Amino acid sequence: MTNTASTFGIHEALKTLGIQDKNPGTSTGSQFFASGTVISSYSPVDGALIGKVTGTSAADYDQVMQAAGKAFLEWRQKPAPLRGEVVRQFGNKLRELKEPLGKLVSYEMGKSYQEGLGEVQEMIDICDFAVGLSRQLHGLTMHSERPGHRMYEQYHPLGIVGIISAFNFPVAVWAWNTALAWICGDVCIWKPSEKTPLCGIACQNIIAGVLKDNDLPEGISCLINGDYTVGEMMTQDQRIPLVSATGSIRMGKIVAQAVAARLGKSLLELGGNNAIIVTPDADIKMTIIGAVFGAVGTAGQRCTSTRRLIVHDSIYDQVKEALVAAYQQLRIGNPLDENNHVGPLIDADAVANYSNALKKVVAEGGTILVDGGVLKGEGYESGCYVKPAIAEAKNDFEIVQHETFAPVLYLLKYSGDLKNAIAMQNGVVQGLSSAIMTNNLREAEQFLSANGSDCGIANVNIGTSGAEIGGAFGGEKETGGGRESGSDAWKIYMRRQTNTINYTTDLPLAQGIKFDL
Ligand code: UN1
Repeated sequence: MTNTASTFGIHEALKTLGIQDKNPGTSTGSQFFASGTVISSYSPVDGALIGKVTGTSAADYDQVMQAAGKAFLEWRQKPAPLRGEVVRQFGNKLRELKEPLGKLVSYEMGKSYQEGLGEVQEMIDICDFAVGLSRQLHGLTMHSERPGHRMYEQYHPLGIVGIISAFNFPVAVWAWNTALAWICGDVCIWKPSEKTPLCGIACQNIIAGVLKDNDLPEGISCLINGDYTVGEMMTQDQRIPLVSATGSIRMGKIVAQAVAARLGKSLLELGGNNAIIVTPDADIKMTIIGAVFGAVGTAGQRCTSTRRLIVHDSIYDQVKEALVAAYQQLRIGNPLDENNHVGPLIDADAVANYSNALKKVVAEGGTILVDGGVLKGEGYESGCYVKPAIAEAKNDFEIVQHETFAPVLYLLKYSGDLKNAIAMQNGVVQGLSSAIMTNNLREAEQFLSANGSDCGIANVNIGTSGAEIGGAFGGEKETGGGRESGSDAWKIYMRRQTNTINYTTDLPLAQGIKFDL
């Protein structure tokens, strides 16, 4: 392995996490096996091969499904607080392993080490949340219209939950789903992105240890690996009542149709085209911090990344100048080196999409304000490092309407009333995250009203990214409508049952119907 790996302690991290050069990629709890095609994982940080994972064959998949089905019969009978105790132990293991896991996330995905640690922290947070929730899976009770009757609803475990996750949050999004699904009494089968398979192996090793320590059955946590064909095994499988998928709108449409065709449930968290509206009453300093972090953090590869800045014409030049100055300060390089702000994109395809976006915005009549480009030379050998760019554009440009997973920010101008900015903000097919920067209460409330942002997340004086796990996470329109992590997102992982009990010796019918025998 290269110097980067030794300098930043990657070997030790891999060893601690039980990652080998060649990893069997299919697992039912603690048993790993391998018979599919091999996936090589290269680091976008330095281009080095980190390790290999064997994908999942159809026969492996069946073995996994059987183990999961069997585990569910046992797991669903455990009291929810006991399931919470297992998740508590998992959270504690993550606390112990936060540094090596954060490092692996950074090295395999390319986000900064700080963000890698932050991602593991999101896992820990959702575990804590799930532990508390394991004693609060409340249903409602209602008053029956019939005398001597009691009516209530209860939530039962759903079954096997399929999780398809993306490369950009290679560990946290799995944890958002799985921590909730487990306390709800479900078992999970996870297909991580084929771009970050070692993060999947590391997580599976951690939970497998916890399950083993508690003498729990194989199959509560299962791992499968491979490309979309492996994902299809889950979307088409009648035995999986819920498929939770995070990724592109294109992928989500395919998943949703396949799952709906068999009347299964899907939970979709797809693309965003997130904007910050900057009004004449905005605090410019806060705006710049929020916009720059939103646009260049994780090299623009968050679903919540800021793609569009919609600025009022009265302060447009001031914001533009401050933004350009801030972009001059950005240090691009090895994300494991904490002095850098921006790491690499995930791979060569992502770099090509970035370059095409910059060409396209110019072809459509936009103006490049901060120059982009692919970096070459020492430290940039992987070919995945690009310069964060800003283009002045129009909201209706085709490229502006499209989510490019890269650090490209479009600067847009609005005039007159805030409603014009809100119309621009809402004038895209995606509906994940949105923000307004203003000190004006009327503007803030207008943005949050029914006439305001149409997104699943709407922030005031905060950027578009960096949501906490306590809120429900997801968005509307082509973002897919799903909600993960906090609030009452747990309900999708359970089935609801309405129960009515008659404790009299009569059998009165509802709606006043008489049926005398
Ligand atoms: C994603 O990009 O899929 O709100 C998730 C955020 C993070 C999660 C992003 N907490 O930016």
